Amino acid sequence: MYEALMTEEMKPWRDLLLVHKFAVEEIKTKLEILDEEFRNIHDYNPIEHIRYRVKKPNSIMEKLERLGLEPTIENARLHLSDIAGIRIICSFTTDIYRVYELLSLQDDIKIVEIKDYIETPKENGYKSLHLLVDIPVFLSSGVVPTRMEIQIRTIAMDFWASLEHKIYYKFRDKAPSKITDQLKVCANMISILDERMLDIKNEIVSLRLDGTLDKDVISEIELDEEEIK
Ligand code: 0O2
Repeated sequence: MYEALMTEEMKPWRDLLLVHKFAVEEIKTKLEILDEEFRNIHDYNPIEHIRYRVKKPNSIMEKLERLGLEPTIENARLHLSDIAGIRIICSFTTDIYRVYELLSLQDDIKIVEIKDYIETPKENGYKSLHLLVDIPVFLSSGVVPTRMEIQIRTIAMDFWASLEHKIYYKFRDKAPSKITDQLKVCANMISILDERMLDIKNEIVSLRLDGTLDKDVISEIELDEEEIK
């Protein structure tokens, strides 16, 4: 926990961030278990890697002010869904929905909102699957249902989004159209790349299923037979 939070008057903020940190750790553990179990059954990992963060008090306050709200803990609890955030990076678009399905089958995770920016990308070209979930955090004082944001995207989508994020913060909504236009072109290229990579993977699975390829050759990208039906 950050040093600035260690004073008595910051204790309520510390408590707020701590419960979100525990929520992130719970989801992260669940994802690691699902990923490993999936590998054990299907010899394949749907998750490439996971990143996570808990917002710091100053960025929580900034966001509340941006929303025209008093920067209080109460408002943070009531109005912010992304104090805790997890980003799950997958190799293929199909893995994104597979991870979503695995999460939605967990009894203690309540999915409260889904934004599918893959089905309907944002105007600037942004693609990702966003979920808002509630997860119970078990403290000595009782159970605290905690909301967090989960973003699921491919490696290519993540590459695009991190560059676009940097540009957005650099230009603060005033990026030259020369740059935003190029970003849109790149977003299309990235969608095509994701489709092509999926085609290649499915092609390899077909070759494996009809016995053309040796299992060992493709063990790293092997899928269950459902995948290509
Ligand atoms: P950061 O720094 O990544 O946390 P919200 O912004 O959450 O109040 P909204 O717009 O309804 O409300 O949420 P949405 O659409 O689910 O987007 C929330 C997060 O998704 C953003 O958080 C970004 O991380 C990511 N995101 C959404 N749109 C874009 C986009 O066009 N480009 C990029 N690169 N990322 C995007 P923050 O808080 O804006 O940023």
